[in-house]
Amino acid sequence: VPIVSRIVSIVLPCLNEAEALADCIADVRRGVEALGPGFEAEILVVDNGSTDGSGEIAKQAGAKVISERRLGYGSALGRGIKEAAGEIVITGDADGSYRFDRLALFVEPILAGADLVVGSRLRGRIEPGAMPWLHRRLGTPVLTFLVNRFFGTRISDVNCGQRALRRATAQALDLRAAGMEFASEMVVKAALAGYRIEEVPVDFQPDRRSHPPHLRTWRDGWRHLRFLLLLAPNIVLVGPGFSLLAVGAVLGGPAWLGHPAFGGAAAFGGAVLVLIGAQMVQVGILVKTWYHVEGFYRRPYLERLFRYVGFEVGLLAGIGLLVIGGIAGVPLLVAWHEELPVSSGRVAASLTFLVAGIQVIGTSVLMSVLGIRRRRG
Ligand SMILES: Nc1nc2c(ncn2[C@@H]2O[C@H](COP(=O)(O)OP(=O)(O)O)[C@@H](O)[C@H]2O)c(=O)[nH]1
Ligand SMILES: [Mg+2]
Repeated sequence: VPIVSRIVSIVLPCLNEAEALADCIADVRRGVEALGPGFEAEILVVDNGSTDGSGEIAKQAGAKVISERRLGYGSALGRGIKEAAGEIVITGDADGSYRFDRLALFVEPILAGADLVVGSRLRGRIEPGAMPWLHRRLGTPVLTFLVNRFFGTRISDVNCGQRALRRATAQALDLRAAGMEFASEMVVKAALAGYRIEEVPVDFQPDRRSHPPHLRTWRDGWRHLRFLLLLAPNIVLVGPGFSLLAVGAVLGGPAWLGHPAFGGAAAFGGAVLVLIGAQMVQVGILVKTWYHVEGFYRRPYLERLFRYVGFEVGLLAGIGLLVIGGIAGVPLLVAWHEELPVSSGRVAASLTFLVAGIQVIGTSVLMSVLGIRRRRG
């Protein structure tokens, strides 16, 4: 859908940026003027109860000030994007670390059809002292690598706060993260939904304030990482789970069937691997189901899976496993007072099938509970 309006909304999340805000807004104004006469701009400062007069400063500088009650960078940015009047939204820190004098770099790709334009400090110029070594050499590259790996993007700085996006795209993405991981959520969801993502190099300069950044390296780094891992159940859970399951079955299977070359270690080692693997696969499927139900992202193959593999199939499979495990365990029950009346392979097999059966039934129950909402929605 081509963009018709020429209103650009610049959204500045702001928490106690009195020292830098006025300059920052002036910088934005210059940038908007440089865009040319065809454009109109709206400057939105989203405050979270700053106590240093940032709100007043923003008003005096002619910006529209929004007060968001829910704390956090993501809450503030999300609110600003929601309230934006422009079809094109540009975001950036209000601390003077980004330059706004070349907004065309961001606006032009959007007008040419991109949905999201992410700035890249790592491909741009980083002034001395602008970015801590740890962020520049470790945090940002690692998080960016994972996003590219997991979600098929090709960007170089997933944490960059200077971006442009279509308001309609942002609304469709239904972004929810409250903290700094909002930056990752935007890129990941845009990638999952197949939106067009582009990148432009930006300059990054030391912020113009005396207080330390709101971003806390380890807390926020971990929140980003956790967020990415949670959003990639195939890579984190289902894939490794299937691998463990396969190795366990190859190792334990012959021992469970009484093959003389495989002893108790293989029997129980295999059992452990199979059970851990099966658990991981099932948790992964549950996570995917939940994302599907919540509309986080949708996959047609999940829809088919739900249609053909219903609760009854899971229940029957679970009961089947329980029956096999039960039968294998009968000699143990019969001779319960003896130390170990059957081979250790037999014990391991019984245990594996019984526990796996219960797991599968439990997963089926949870899937169908999630399915109640799915069908209603
Ligand atoms: N409204 C609001 N703005 C925030 C919050 N946390 C950070 N910001 C703003 O978001 C921008 C980025 O934060 P900053 O401290 O510069 O983090 P860094 O650049 O990632 O180290 C700045 O403009 C902050 O004022 C918050 O909780 N609420
Ligand atoms: Mg900053």
